[in-house]
Amino acid sequence: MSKNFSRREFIKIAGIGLGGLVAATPLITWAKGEVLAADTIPGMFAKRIPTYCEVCFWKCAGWTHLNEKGEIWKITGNNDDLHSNGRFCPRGTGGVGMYYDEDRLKTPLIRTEERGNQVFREASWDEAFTYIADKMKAIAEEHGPECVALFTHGSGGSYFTRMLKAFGSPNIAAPSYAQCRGPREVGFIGTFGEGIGSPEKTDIRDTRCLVLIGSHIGENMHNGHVQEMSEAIDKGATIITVDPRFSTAASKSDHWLPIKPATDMALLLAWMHVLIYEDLYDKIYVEKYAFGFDELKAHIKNFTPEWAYGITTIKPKVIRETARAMANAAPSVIIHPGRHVTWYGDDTQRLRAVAMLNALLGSWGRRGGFYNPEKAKVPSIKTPPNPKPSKTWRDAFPGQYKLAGLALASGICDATIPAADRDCSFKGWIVNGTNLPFTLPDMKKTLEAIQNLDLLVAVDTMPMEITGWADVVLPECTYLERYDSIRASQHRKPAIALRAPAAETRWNSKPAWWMAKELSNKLGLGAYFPFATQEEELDWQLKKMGSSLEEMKKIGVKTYERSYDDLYPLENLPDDYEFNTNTGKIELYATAFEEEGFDPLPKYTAHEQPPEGFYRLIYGRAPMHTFSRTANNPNLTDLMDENTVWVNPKIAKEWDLKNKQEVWLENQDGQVSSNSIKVRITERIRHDSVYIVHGFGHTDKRMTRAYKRGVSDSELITRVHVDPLMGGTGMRGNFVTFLTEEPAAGGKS
Ligand SMILES: Nc1nc2c(c(=O)[nH]1)N[C@H]1C(S)=C(S)[C@@H](COP(=O)(O)OP(=O)(O)OC[C@H]3O[C@@H](n4cnc5c(=O)[nH]c(N)nc54)[C@H](O)[C@@H]3O)O[C@H]1N2
Ligand SMILES: Nc1nc2c(c(=O)[nH]1)N[C@H]1C(S)=C(S)[C@@H](COP(=O)(O)OP(=O)(O)OC[C@H]3O[C@@H](n4cnc5c(=O)[nH]c(N)nc54)[C@H](O)[C@@H]3O)O[C@H]1N2
Ligand code: SF4
Ligand SMILES: [Mo]
Repeated sequence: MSKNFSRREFIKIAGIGLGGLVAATPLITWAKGEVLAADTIPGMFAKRIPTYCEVCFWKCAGWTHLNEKGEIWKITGNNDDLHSNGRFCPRGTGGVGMYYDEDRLKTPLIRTEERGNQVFREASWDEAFTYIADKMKAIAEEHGPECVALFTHGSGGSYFTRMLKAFGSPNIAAPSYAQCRGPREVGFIGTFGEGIGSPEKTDIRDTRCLVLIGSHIGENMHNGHVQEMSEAIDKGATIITVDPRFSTAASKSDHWLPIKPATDMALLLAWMHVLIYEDLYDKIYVEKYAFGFDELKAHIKNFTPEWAYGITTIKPKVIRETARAMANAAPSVIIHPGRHVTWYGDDTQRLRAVAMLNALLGSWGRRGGFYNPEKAKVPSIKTPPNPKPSKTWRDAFPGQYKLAGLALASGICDATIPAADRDCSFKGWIVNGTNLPFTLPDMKKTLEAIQNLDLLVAVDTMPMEITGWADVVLPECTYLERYDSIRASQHRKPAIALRAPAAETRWNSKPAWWMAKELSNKLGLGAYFPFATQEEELDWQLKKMGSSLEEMKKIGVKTYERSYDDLYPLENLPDDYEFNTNTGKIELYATAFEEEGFDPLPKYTAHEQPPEGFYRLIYGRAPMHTFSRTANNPNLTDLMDENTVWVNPKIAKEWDLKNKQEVWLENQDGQVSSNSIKVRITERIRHDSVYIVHGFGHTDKRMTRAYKRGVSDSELITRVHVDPLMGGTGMRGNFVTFLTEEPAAGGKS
C-alpha cells in the first residue's frame, strides 16, 4: 500500500467519524482525526488483531484491522478496555502512519566517522550485536558492568531491563521520572505514603469539582481521562483551571485563573488558608487520619488570599470563591496532581501542597476523589539470580536527591561527564525509545556526556536525533509488527492487554524481545531468555494468569475482578485505616521530609521573572502529537506539521509582530533556535510568557516531514533548576526574546 493511499484513507475514515459516529466530545474540537467508536463500520474490515497503542504511554488497547489484501488498514479501540473505553484519540488512530512511514530505520547501522557526523554503514544484526557485546564486556572489565546504563521509555524496555540487570547494572532510567512525574510521586508519598501511578487514580468520572493546575487535559490527550472529564462536565462538575494560558481545559472551565507563572505555591497556600480559617475543611476526616494539622494551621496563618494576590495576580475574591467551590463539592473533589510537573525546582514541595489540599478536603480514598487502583500481577520469567551490583547511580551523588524513588535520567547524564570528585563515570548507554537530546534539559550537556561515552546504542524506529549520535543503531519494528510485554497497568479493575503483530516486520527491523535475547546470548546471558520464541514466553505467562495466547489473541483485553471491594477505602470513614507513613497517618507535617533535612511544611519561594524584553518560555502538548515521537508521522503531520509561538497581542504590538510572521527565538543565555517559528497572536496567553508545543524543530534530515519544522523547546532550555529532594529538573525558568531577522549562520550561541 502506498503512503499516500493510507493517508487519504485515514482522513476519509476520520471524515466518517465527523458524520455522527463520534460520541459528543465537548472538551475538544477534533481536527481531521476523530475518536472512532470500535467496530462501528460493520463488514469494513477483513481481520482484526489485538494491540495496545504505543503512540503515547496511556497504552490504550485496541484492534489493528487488515483490509481484504491483508494490509494494515486502521486501528480502533477495544470496547473492553478501561484506558480507551473502545475509542482511540486522534494520535492513536494515526498510529498506522508509524508503520507506513518510509523514513523509518530499516537496518542496523554502525557509525564509521566521529560522533555527531552522521556517517554510518549498514551492518548485519550479528555484526551489530558482536560490536555491542564486545564493547559492553570491555566496559565491564575495566570499570564494572554498573557503568553501562539503560535509558528506556516504552514497552520493549522490560526486555532490555532484564538484559541489563543480568549483565550486572541496576542503572535503568527514563526521562518520564526526573523530567516528568517524579516530584508528584515523591510529594504524594510524603503525604499519603503512596504515589499516584499511571493511569492516574483520579476518579474524574464521578467528581463534582476538578481543579487543574498547569495540567491541561484536553490538549494533554490521555484518552480515558479526557473522556471522564467530558462526562464530569456533562454531569455538572465545577472545573477550575489554573494556567497562564487559556488552554482547552480553561475554555471548558467555570473558573480560569490566569496565574503569573512560577507562583502556584502561593495560591496553594492561600487556598489552604481559606479552607482552614473559614472552617471549610473535612474535620472528621482530618481528625481521624491526619498528622500535623495544628502545625499546618500555624504555618499558613499569614498566607491569606490578600498576600497571594500580590504574588499570583489572582484576586482574593476569586481565591476565596474557588476554595469554597472545592469545599462544596468535597469529598468528591480532585486537586489534580498533574503529570509533567518538573517546573521550577521546588516541584516536590508544590506537589506536597497539592496532596495536602486533597487531604484537607477528604478526597483521598473517596468517590469522586482518588480511588484505590488494582493491577494484575504478571509472573516473572524464571531466570538465574542477577549479579549483585557493587554501585548504583546514587553513588555519584552522595547525600543528594535522597527522596528519588527511581534512577534519574538527568543524573546518569551528569555522571557521564568525568568529574574530579567522582572515581568513575558512565561509559555505555543503551537508549531505547527515548530521544534524549530532545527530552533531557540542557541539550549541550547531553551532547557533551555523549562525547564521553565508549558506547552508545540507540534502539528506535525512526532516525531521531539520538540515533545520529549513536555508535550502533538498532531498528525496532513498530508496535503494529510485534508482540510485546503484557500490559497490566493499574485501574479500577485489574486487567491485561495483549499486543500481537498485525504484519510482517518491514525491511530489516526487529522486535525488542528478539534483540535483547540475541544480545544476551552474545553476552553469555542466554539463560535469562529461556524461551525459544516470544510467543512461548507470553503463553507461559498468560497461562499462569488464567488465560493463554490463543485466548488473548481473540479478546485482546481480559479484565479480572478486584481482590477486595475497596475501590474507595475511606468512603465510610473506617476507624482502623493505616497509611504507609512514619506516623501511620496522612502527614500534613511530613516527618519523612524532616528526617532528610527538608521542609516538613511547604514554603513559598520567589522565582526569577523574565528580564525586560524577554518572556517566559512555556511549553506543552498538542492533541494530535506525542512529544517528538509523532513529528514525522505522515497521518499526524497532515493534521499539524509545525508548532507556532503564541504571543499576547500587547507584546505583538510592542514588537510589531504580525500573525504567521517567522521569527527566531533567543534565550537568556544567547542560545538561538536552529529554526524559525511562525507567530500566533492570541489573547490566550499572558503578556509575560510565550507558548510553544514540545516535539517540533527537528534537526535530522532523514526525517523528511519533520526536518526544520517549527522550533524545539529543548534547545532553548539551557537553564535547569534541580529539585534538591529528588533530582527533578525544573525546566520553566527559561526566557526568550524575538529575533525578527534570520541570525547569522550558527546563531549567536
Ligand atoms: N523540552 C522538553 N523536554 C521534555 C518534555 C517537554 O515537554 N519539553 N516532556 C518531558 C516528559 S513529560 C516526558 S514523559 C519525556 C518523554 O521523553 P521520551 O520518552 O524521550 O519521548 P520522545 O521524545 O517522544 O522519544 C521517544 C522516542 O521513541 C522512539 N520510538 C517510538 N516508538 C518506538 C518503538 O516502538 N520502539 C522504540 N525502540 N522506539 C520508539 C521515537 O522515535 C523517539 O525517538 O520528556 C520530558 N522532556
Ligand atoms: N497529545 C498529547 N498528550 C499527552 C502527551 C503528548 O505528548 N501529547 N504527553 C503525555 C505526558 S508523558 C505527560 S507528562 C502529560 C503532560 O501534560 P500536562 O501535565 O498537562 O503538562 P504540560 O504538557 O507540560 O502542560 C503544562 C500546562 O501548564 C501551563 N503552565 C506553564 N507554566 C505554568 C505555571 O507556572 N503555572 C501553572 N499553573 N501552569 C503553567 C502551560 O500553559 C500548559 O497548559 O501529557 C500526556 N499527554
Ligand atoms: S491516548 Fe491516544 S495515543 Fe495515547 S495510547 Fe491512547 S489512543 Fe494511543
Ligand atoms: Mo510525561
